[in-house]
Amino acid sequence: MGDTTRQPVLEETLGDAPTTHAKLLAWVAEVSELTQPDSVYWVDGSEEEYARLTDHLVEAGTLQRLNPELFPNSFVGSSDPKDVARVEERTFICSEKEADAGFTNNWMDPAEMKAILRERFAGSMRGRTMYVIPFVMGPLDAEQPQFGVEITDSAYVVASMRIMARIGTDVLRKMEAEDAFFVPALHSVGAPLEPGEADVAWPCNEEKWIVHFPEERSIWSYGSGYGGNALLGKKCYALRIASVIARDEGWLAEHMLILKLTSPEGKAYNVAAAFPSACGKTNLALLDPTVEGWKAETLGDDINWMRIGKEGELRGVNPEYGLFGVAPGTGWGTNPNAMRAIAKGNSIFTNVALTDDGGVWWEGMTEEVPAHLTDWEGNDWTPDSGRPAAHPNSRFCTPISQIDMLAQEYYSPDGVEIHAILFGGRRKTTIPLVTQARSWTNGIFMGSTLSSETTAAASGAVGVVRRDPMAMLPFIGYNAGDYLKHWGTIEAKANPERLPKVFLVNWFRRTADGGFAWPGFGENSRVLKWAIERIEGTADAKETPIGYIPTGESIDLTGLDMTPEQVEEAVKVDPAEWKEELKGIEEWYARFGDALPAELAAELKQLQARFA
Ligand code: GTP
Ligand code: SPV
Ligand code: MN
Repeated sequence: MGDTTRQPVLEETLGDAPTTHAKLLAWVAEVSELTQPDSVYWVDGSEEEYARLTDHLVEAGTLQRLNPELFPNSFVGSSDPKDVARVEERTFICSEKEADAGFTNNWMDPAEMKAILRERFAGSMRGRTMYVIPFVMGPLDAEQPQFGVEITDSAYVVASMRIMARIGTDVLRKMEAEDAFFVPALHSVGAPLEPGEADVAWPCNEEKWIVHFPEERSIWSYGSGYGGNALLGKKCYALRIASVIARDEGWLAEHMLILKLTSPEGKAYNVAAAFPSACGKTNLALLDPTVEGWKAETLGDDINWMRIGKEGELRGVNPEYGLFGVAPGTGWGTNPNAMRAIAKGNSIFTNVALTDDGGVWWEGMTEEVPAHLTDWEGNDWTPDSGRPAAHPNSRFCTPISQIDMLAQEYYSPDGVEIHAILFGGRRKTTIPLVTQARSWTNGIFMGSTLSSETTAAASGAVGVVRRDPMAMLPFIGYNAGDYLKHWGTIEAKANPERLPKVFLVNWFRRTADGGFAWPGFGENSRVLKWAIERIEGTADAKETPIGYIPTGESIDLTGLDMTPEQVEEAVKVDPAEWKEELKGIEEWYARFGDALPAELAAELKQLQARFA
């Protein structure tokens, strides 16, 4: 490790006045006055710059270069053990009025919050470089490009942002030409360096603040260098702030993958699916269909911006540029498409284990477990160490362009028509493998009552069932009741013939012996086939109180060692389980108070009546 007391002052790429965008210049000046960095650097997004940044991160001990024969141009780093996931309890929506944040969000008066944050940010970049990253979420040639600028004192964030979003000088030039609005996104790890003080590999602060000002459309993030806390284009902008913009402009910003499926007859369908964090979006987005004759192509794995198209169809765009995927469970057996994308290199891995030959490993990557590893915390590890080698929320960060099965339409600013929407959670009981909603409103009911066991993607207890409306609980940037109302307004704006059909899925149901009721992963293509055949009107279904479920014979089991009776078990609606579930839904809906849309209260009443 070299002298890490100072980050090298990277040369200015754009001279003294790097932009003609007056608002941006003023904001950069204001922030640098407040945070007192050693130097200010405008990120150009070039490959050469990326090489310098990663060299610097290697020298600082934040990253290690992987064996280029195994993973070319790739790096691995470990975070501080106290900075490994999103921190929902430290995430705030600071709307002017508390009611506009609603009961699902933490709230504080914006002026009060600004006072706290100014204190934290004062001098917070001392001894560090302040990086200015112009970025755009979605294609730069969109009709209305959604610009942002992240200011950060973390080179790791800059390198990761280059993978996850379109960044750099091209973006800045377009922003200037249009004198465009941009979301100011301020980030500091909150670890200033005194003169002569040595840096640590992963600077961060015990105290974390992930704060959104929805009216101002601004973001202030302090104290964490990790994932959704720090890569501000992702959850903070593309979901929390964008959901507010979407409410005001009549569209939807959702926590969804987008997958294109082509039937053996050559007909294409695009499916969007909302599953909570670490519940299978990336896996379904990179699906390797096991069902004969079907082709799958990826459009997105985490975020879907949906607007109403010219013909009243719902169109989805993935605003991201990379994958920030859960590593554990991603393997050659379960997700070979992700593995192939990762193997092309150009990736940053965080909190995974290191193999002795300079590669990476995590639980589930290969069937054979290596005899020796260096675990994510840098300790020696063997299979009988009794602890996981990779952190459960360890991640790979990889350019989306490296996915072989990426759909061409990914690059289109108009996106794709969405034909089906899936809501899904991680539930051991009660929720069938798949259920088709009776109507759009019934589909919103399913989404609004979605529930899932918590995962390692957020700090806190794992495995606790909680309601997670549209898989957006931690990401709705305003009042959750208003959010559900907004979903309701889509029906009137859309062409009724073109409204997506809605389904509820659960890949995680267990049988009495504790095993999974459904094999999942590539086999999920069989469920998607059924859903599409329902749209086409050719698949059989059975009506139940909660919606339409497949008959045992209607799921294509060709080549799968499973019987129609086992399918019936996986889709069964058990009245005793639903009696409990209805109680949970009732309690959940009660929390919305007056903000609950009347048509959803009516949906619950009807469901209760059907079970009575
Ligand atoms: P975020 O990036 O946090 O939003 O997560 P995600 O929704 O993209 O989840 P991901 O696809 O990364 O999957 C998370 C975990 O669920 C991994 O450990 C997977 O192996 C597991 N998983 C995904 N799909 C299935 C499935 O169909 N069946 C089972 N049993 N497990 C699955
Ligand atoms: C999630 O938690 O939903 C993620 C990971 O996709 S993070 O970027 O940390 O939000
Ligand atoms: Mn996610």
